[in-house]
Amino acid sequence: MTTVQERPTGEVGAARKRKEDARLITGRTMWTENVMLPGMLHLAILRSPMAHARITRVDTSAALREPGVVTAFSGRDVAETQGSLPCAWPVTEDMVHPDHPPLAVDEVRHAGEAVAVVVARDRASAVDALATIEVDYEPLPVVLDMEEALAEDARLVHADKGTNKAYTWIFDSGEAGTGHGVDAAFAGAEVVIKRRYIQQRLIPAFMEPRSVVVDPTGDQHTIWSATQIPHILRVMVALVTGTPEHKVRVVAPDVGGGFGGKLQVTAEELIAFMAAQRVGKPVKYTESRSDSLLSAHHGRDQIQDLELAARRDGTVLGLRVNLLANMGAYLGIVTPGVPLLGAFMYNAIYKFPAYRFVCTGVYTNTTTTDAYRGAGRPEATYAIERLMDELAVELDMDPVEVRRRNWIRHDEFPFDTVAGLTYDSGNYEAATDKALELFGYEALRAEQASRRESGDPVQLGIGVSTYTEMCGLAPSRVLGALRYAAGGWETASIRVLPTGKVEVVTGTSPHGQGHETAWSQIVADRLGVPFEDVEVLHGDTRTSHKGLDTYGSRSLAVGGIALVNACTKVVDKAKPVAAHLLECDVSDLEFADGAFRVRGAPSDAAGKTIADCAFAVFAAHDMPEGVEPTIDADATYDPGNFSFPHGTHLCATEVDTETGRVTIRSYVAVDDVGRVINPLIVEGQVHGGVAQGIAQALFEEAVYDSEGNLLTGTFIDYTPPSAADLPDIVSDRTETPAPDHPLGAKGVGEAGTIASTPAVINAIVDALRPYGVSDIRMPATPERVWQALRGGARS
Ligand code: MCN
Repeated sequence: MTTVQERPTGEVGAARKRKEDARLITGRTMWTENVMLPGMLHLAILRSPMAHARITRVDTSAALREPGVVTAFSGRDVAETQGSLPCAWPVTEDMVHPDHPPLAVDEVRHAGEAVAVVVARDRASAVDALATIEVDYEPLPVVLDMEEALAEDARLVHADKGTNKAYTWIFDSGEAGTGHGVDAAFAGAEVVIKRRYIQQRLIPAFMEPRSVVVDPTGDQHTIWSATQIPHILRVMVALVTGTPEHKVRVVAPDVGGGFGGKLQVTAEELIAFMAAQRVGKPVKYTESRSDSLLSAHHGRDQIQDLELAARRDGTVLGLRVNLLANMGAYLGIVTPGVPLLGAFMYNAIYKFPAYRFVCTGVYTNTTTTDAYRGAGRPEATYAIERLMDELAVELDMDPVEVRRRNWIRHDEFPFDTVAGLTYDSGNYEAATDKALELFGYEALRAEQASRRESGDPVQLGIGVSTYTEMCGLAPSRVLGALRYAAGGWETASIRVLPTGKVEVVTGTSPHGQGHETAWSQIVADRLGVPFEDVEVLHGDTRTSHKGLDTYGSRSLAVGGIALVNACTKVVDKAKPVAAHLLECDVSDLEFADGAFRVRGAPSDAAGKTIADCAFAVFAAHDMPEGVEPTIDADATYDPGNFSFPHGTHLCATEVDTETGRVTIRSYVAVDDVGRVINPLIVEGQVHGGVAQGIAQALFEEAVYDSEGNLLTGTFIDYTPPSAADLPDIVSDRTETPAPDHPLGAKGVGEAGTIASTPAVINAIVDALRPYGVSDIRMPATPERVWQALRGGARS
């Protein structure tokens, strides 16, 4: 194969401003809510006010008499035909998997579950008519607490299943042959640290609420949806509804954020599909913020019981993890698999020789949980980074030093971990050294000591968090071994138009990550065409008919390589054309600085560009035998391994011991995401990710009352931070290229979130150590900090 662009143009690595931003920031774009179709009707959904109840009667007849109403129906009306929402990750053979009808039929199992719908000529009429629907509920006992749900005589979320346990999934390094047996490690330990950490429930509060429009009037049923997964949605709609797949088109127009929360096949999408079929007209549903907080899937919600065995010199000998993972009332598309993504990460950047992980998925009368930025990996990183700090305290050692004694050295890569992964590359020393320097670690420690000594009511705390993560979700083979139903490959197509302009069709589906810019940079570099001449098309199954979409920081690590491969094919196809135009032999040509030239010719010598070749084949005059009238190319890619970015984050907090108020004084993030395509995008991803990690540490929590009502159903109660609540983030990088990635790049989309939560909590606990505080429950609100100081909050 030709080596593409032996002298690249320098587009890759350039801090290009994002070409999509003008339309996204000004809102002058096609969000799903902006889709207007002739004769379009509006859908409103009646949701259960109870967390668990039998539905004994639903009467929609009054709604039908309301002005503007076209139809109204309940789950009972469509019980036989509506199907069940899919779960694509049955993690064990015997996983308990209840039916999940889009509209509840006989029973509701969480507050906010959809019960009935109204379709009307305008949204206000549809919403108003909901009030006329009569539903009789017979309350059933609720179970909200995971430990109570697993008790022998527990109230059941799904009575017919006889249990609230969804599954138990176990990894044991002794049995897997990836390390020693963990019991022997604990038997030989000099120190054992035992802790319970709570990962509170979070809500992926994307900026654009979920929205869907279904048009059943054309040859294909077209679904516009604010989704991260148009391709997966198409397959699932075909499978669930029985509609032939070629009759379903899914369009994800511009999507205003997802963070995993739009990695879902939603009840609302299927309800809108049913409604549109029923009325034979386009139907739109856009949720309110309160509906979104209540019924879009939630994230995290785990109880982590951990034991770490070590020697007194700081060497960790083994780790036991016992996890309870709240599934909510049903399973979403990857709900059971989320904790498994963490299972491979508890050993983090360390050379632990023995490891056992047991996870039990539990049903409760709460909104279904599923992916939320980092999915499983932030939880694992939090646990181990908190434990490493506890070990440091136990051994009276610096927390950075205890990490250093256990981490994989940069000359030890590739490294087979105790959890069964092969880390391809990394340099934890370099990232940590750089972070410590930028942070001014020694000076801050000195200041901390003097504040402690003087009894300053505002104490300084320093938190360190080192992390790696498995991202770039793929490889299909591994996902298959973990019983995930879909693959992990990705596709890209390049169409070189006759005038030399380029259309890229990608199977990734950006919803804020800037793929149009980054993909243009890659193509400009590889094909030697101007950045402005590249148009990136995505998110419409009619133009991009295959792909596996965007999540798990996979788009660059997988989709980016498919794109590079497609570029290589374009150059290969153009080469005989250029040879023909230059009247030389193919073997005499090289491609550099955007043109084919005879090997050894100076870079300003006349050559033939990709545009020249595209026009020549378009005209197709006098082309050699076998040359096609296009130099377009398609490529797919399925990697052999995950992508392993890493980094070190440091946080300094000032904690007012009289009021409990926490202020982040400084925050340093040094991330290693291999080679960077666009440093501005990467910095933005890190900033956004860190903001979400800080949000878990300090601000956000979904709270239910004892009857299963969501108390945090508005942004007054569920409190995502604003820019004013967040610190300036000093972000820098080290660069350890991914050896098997032609661009050397690793994923970045979740890194900031994974790293930051433990850095912040470690810093708060560090500030409060002299007061006997060794843990604080998240979010560390002033009230919680204040209670911890008074000895009341060690759980
Ligand atoms: N990038 C780069 N150089 C690298 C790595 C990445 O220039 N070495 C660029 C990529 O070209 C891409 C962006 O950074 O433009 C993110 O790339 P990647 O890490 O491949 O992540 P994905 O594009 O697959 O995005 C998914 C990831 C996830 S899993 C969540 S959750 C998340 C995130 O992206 N949700 C987001 N970032 C988000 N950003 C926004 N604005 N909105 C969301 O919903």
